[in-house]
Amino acid sequence: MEEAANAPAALTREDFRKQVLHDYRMACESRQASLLGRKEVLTGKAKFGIFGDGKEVAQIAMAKVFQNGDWRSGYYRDQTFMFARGMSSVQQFFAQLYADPDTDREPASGGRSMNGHFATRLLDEQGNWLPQTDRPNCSADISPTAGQMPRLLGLALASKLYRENADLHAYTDFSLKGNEIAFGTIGNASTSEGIFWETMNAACVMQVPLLMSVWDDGYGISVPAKYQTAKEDISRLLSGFQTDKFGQGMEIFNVKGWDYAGLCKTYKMAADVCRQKHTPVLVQVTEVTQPQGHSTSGSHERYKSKERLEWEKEYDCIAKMREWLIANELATVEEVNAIENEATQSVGDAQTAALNAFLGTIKFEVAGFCDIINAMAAQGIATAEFAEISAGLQSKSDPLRKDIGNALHKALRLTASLGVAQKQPLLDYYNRFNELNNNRYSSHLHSQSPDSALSVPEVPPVFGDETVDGYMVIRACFDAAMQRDPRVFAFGEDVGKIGDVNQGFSGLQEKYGELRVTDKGIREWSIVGEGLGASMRGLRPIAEIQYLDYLLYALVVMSDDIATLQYRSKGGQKAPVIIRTRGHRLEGIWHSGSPMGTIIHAVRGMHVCVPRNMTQAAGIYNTLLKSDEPALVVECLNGYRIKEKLPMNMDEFTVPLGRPDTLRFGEHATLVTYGSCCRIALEAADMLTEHGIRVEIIDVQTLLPFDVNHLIVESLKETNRLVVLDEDVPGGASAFILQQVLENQGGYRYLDSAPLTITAQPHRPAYGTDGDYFSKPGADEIFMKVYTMMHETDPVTWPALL
Ligand SMILES: Cc1ncc(C[n+]2csc(CCOP(=O)(O)OP(=O)(O)O)c2C)c(N)n1
Ligand SMILES: [Mg+2]
Repeated sequence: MEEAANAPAALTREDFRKQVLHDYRMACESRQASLLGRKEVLTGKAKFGIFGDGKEVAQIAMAKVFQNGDWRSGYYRDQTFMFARGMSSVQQFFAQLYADPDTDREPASGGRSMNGHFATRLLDEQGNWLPQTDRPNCSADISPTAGQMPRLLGLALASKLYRENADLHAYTDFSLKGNEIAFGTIGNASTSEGIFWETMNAACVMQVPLLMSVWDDGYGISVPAKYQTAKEDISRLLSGFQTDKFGQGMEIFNVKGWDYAGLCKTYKMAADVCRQKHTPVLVQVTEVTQPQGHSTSGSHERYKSKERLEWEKEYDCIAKMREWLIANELATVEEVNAIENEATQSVGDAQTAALNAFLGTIKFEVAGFCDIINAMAAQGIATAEFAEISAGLQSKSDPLRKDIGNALHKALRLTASLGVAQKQPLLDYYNRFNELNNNRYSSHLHSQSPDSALSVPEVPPVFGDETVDGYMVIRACFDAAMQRDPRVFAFGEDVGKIGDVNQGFSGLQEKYGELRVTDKGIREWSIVGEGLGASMRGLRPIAEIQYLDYLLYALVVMSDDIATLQYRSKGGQKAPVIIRTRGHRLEGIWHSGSPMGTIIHAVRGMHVCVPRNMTQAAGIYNTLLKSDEPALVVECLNGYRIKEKLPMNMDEFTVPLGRPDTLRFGEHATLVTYGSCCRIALEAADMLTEHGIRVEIIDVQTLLPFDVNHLIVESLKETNRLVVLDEDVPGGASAFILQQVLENQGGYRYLDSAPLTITAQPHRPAYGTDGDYFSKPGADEIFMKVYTMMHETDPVTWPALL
């Protein structure tokens, strides 16, 4: 008999047989879930389906070496692995297919992600961390292919830090001395994405325990490998990374997706080297099939040849495993038939249970709503119409909450002319309905835990007499943070040896070691991914992007992954990573950008902090490090050499997020700004004062969250004029500020003049002092525009300048 699996010597043949048959059952159940899942979509019970058929056997082999404390960062094909490792069940799989919003039934995303987007719950009900080392862990999937890569790198990096930094050995809920592997999965075609290569290179450079599996079915939807991958073979391409006499890289394995015994053996070898030596590993699993095609969106007969379809049938991994079981006399034909039939039955039962639970709750809610309108109808209110609405709703076999919503709104329209008392039950229902569904579909954009950033108490700075360069303030803040908390570490381009290009970490690598203050390659996307993954494992990373202009390379992972994590797991996962950068005005097209509109629109779910100086920045870092939320902090690139007073309570003081700071009082106009523009606004205000115009200047300090207590509108009530100063493009962050102040805070009521935005040009800023002068708003322009606004109000006091 061929050597099968990684059977320990002590295992009897009967034990071994049982294990193998258990694996076969698992494969059959997973296949059945795929077949039935597709049916559910095609009959309209679910919207879209994407399944893991064809990858069952490989994933069972992978699950065998996946230990408690290990991590998965993968993609939508991994249902078998999730079932096999107990991180999901068939019933939960169907609950997600139906978009069941109940996290007890659909714990991965509470119905928010389409099917095949896996996750385990890392947090308790209050949002606090659960232990990670006593269970398998799965970071929440995202849909963009290869988007799982940067997070994977951070998950693997955490093991290295937990192993090599002895100060972290006490954090045993998160790691047992870095013994954990981060398992990644990806489709063959998605290895064409740049981030795949960036991540694999970084994993080899850093030597982290990252075990990458490629499910290679030769296609990416309809596009075959010849259009995806040079030489059509990803492991051959990666062979330059292989560990050899030239240095440390990674180990590479190749195995067929239908070869149960070979897969078990390969994964055992792969996991051993990865776990023990922290060597990255790639396992390319080839000859993988996709029996039902890519997804429910189309059929693969359109693009696969007859021969290929025939081959896929013959090399179907379950068919091959069946042959192998029988050939090796591990099971009779009757036994495998029985397993297959039982699998069909148990999956059918699980699917029915999931559907009934999902529909049962909605039907209960339908009945509750109908009771209300029936009672109103009995009192003679819209009797015929309400009877019709009620009957229509109750006759639906698969009602949705949208149906209740439609009926509720119709009922409200029908009762428009009634007094409040008469329609009170309907109004009460409306409020309950919104509250309930707001929780179901819109909760957890941010942390709702006791450690949310907005709950961090304010501690004002205490200043002595010492005045230092701005960079020294920020450096003192980071020094204090690293001193008090071994989980804090910082990294990025030029952050290590020279302590970042502006010296915020100067000398700190010498003090805290290379593991905690670390140079990285030029790879913004995966640098932020490192922060993301490591923060999910209890660490407190500060990931640095050298300049704001280069943040766009990292915006993908911020927008798709970090910003959506709390939301897409419905409070099941969090990533308190701090992304530090510096920007706004300096010189040139790529060193003075301020694309804050682009950023704040892309990262709802994160905080975006724009401190005007290094003291405010330090207070914001302190707040963030006390909280459990992800944030971007944009420091002012031209502020590091400006003198500031050094706070004496550097370790403690905080700056609350969402609280604007009034920098100057005035009665003629409220000027709202942030960051580097604060100093320019003050300069302009001095000029305006000479002409009797006193402008109130408010620094918002954080764009997200924005003025949570609506302080700006209080100023507007006094001044009745609003000016927004912003060095982003016209209609960029300034449009957001207008929306917040005028609409959200109701500021429109208090305006005596049209609101004014003073922004940069729509092009990138030109180089040099003159480039800046003509590209970005300066004091002259601010003076001119505010003065003109006042002239229009009172041309006698302020005669025309032009
Ligand atoms: C960034 C991105 N581009 C395109 C898509 C649309 N898309 C979804 S799956 C897929 C093919 C992926 O093929 P492969 O990586 O080989 O995985 P397979 O589905 O074959 O297992 C594409 C193009 C996507 N989800 N994300
Ligand atoms: Mg593929």
